[in-house]
Amino acid sequence: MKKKVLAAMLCMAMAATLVVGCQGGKESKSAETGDAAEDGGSDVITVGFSQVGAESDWRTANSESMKATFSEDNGYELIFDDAQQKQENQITAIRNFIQQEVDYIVLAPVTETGWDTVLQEAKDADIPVIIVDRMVDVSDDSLFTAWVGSDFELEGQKAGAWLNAYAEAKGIKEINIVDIQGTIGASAQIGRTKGLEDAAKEYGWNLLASQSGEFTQAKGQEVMESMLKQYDNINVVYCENDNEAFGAIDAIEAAGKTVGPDGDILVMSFDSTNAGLTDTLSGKIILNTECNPLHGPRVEEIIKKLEAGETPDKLAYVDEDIFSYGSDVTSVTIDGKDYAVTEVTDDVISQRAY
Ligand code: GYE
Repeated sequence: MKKKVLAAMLCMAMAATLVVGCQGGKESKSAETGDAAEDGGSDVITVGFSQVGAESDWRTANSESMKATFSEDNGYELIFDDAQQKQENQITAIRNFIQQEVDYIVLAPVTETGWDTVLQEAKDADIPVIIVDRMVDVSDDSLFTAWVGSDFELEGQKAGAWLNAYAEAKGIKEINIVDIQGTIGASAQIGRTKGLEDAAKEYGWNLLASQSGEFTQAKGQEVMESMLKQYDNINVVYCENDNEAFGAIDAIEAAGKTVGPDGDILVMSFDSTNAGLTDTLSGKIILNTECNPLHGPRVEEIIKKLEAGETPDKLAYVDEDIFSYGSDVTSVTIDGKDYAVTEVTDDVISQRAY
């Protein structure tokens, strides 16, 4: 885009003295103009993607979806930056993208706040910013062009409504629940935690403790270990992603307790990755609320609209399922809308690539 304009201007400027091919993309060569002429006329779209990190299976699937979509074969140059769960790394990456004059910046923000300055810099450089997965909380919505991701609070509400219905179906009188939260300040944490807190209030559950497990298996295990030492009456653990659930299950079993429908503790989770659903089939995870990571094609659709001069939706929510062990609860209702609950089977798992 901008590079093409620059190349065209250079071609015009040189036309008087030089014969330069301005249409042939990579074939166009000029010792004088280097990069710009090389890129001139080519339709390659440069995308700088600042990814949160590699903290979970969900994240890996998300990175793969982005890489597969924004491939050279599909006409893109993807500059992928892994921020290792640190916002300062994301800010540095965005500044680098601006310097490299990418055509689009795609940001999967680690937390919601703290983006105003750097997104203003991108706006000043006329580079559209697409937010993916978690949300940004900015004072001026024009600092980003579009967002695509999940309704994390709805995910939490689904999980809460399911637990209430399951407890009724099973005659569980008292819920003593702990929350292993995601990265504090991430939309996925904020929404899922809120869904649980509201349900606990509404249904009179004892929410014994809430602590972040950073969306990782290692931290999930560590947090569960310490919660088990502190409380001997936990009968439900609400893990805000699959990897935390894997860690929590290890901690529970290491403490000599059991998980599952007939065990000491029910484990709830989010994401519904292949490994997560496998644990749901066995009942180790009793409920797995889906969160879809395959955003590559969705971001591409936004870019295609922008390339065509169209205006994409500012906010786009992804539809998501609810997966349970067994079929004690077949649907939940939130704000008057019914959501089906799917019992996990081998078939469901075999369809899950990530
Ligand atoms: O649930 C978790 C990942 O933001 C939706 O981040 C994403 C969350 C996902 O680490 O596994």
